[in-house]
Amino acid sequence: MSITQQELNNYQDQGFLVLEGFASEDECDQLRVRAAEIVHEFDPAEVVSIFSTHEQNRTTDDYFLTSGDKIRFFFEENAFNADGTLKYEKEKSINKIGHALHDLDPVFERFSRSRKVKDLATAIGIRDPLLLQSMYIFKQPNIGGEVTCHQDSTFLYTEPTDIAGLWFALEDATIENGCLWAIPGGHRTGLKSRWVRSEAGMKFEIFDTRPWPGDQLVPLEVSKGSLILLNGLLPHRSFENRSPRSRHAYTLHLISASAHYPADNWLQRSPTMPLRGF
Ligand SMILES: O=C(O)CCC(=O)C(=O)O
Repeated sequence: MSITQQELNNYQDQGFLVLEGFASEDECDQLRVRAAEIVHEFDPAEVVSIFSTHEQNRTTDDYFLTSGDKIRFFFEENAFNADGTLKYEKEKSINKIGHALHDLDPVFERFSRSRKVKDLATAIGIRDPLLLQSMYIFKQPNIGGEVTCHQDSTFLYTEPTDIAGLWFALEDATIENGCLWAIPGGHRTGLKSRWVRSEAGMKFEIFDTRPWPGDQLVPLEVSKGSLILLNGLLPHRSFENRSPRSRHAYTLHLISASAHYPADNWLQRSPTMPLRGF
């Protein structure tokens, strides 16, 4: 499946594109089953790290900052009781798995490097694409945390900023269970901030202090198997999931091998595991 000229025009104009039915039911289910197996094998006694977009500089730990070439587990902020024990079983407590599933797990690698994903990268004009990061996002029932409005290039900065985010719905995503929201055309307003490593820890370098025009956000409700393609500069977010239904998604971020990837980005690879293309 490749995209039409009209779809490409829409992507360039709006900064996002919804491709319904990009992944088959079967592909979605294979990824879901594999994620469940990976979580089953994970022992939460090893480490507890929380993913939160609130106070991100303070709440980010070393476990997160060294996860660019690993398969690691991050909990929902609201998964814990006051005494630090989990409110629910681990399968219902993990916010996401990141960030190198596409390189380290054969099932995720097969999907991520499939012909149709490669063709899509070519169709949207990413030259010599590299697969930078992958995440399996659970958006758990009842406790799924919000992701505040952001541009992916804030976290995965390149020069030039031509990165693409591929967000695959592995279940129906609705307003109720915390679908994505985006600001159509918002990718043209420039990069607002960068999240950089510094001697004092992580910090945001702010380029534009204006608040996001939240009233321009539109919900992107999609059915299982849909792909939402996101320009790295497109402002987007998701709200909490307070519904009894999960909202699983798999995401991949692609950059161009010819772009400069700075050493102060949070995500770094060890020299023994360089980024790879398709
Ligand atoms: O899946 C979500 O809820 C938000 C994901 C997102 O925006 C991101 O990871 O950049």
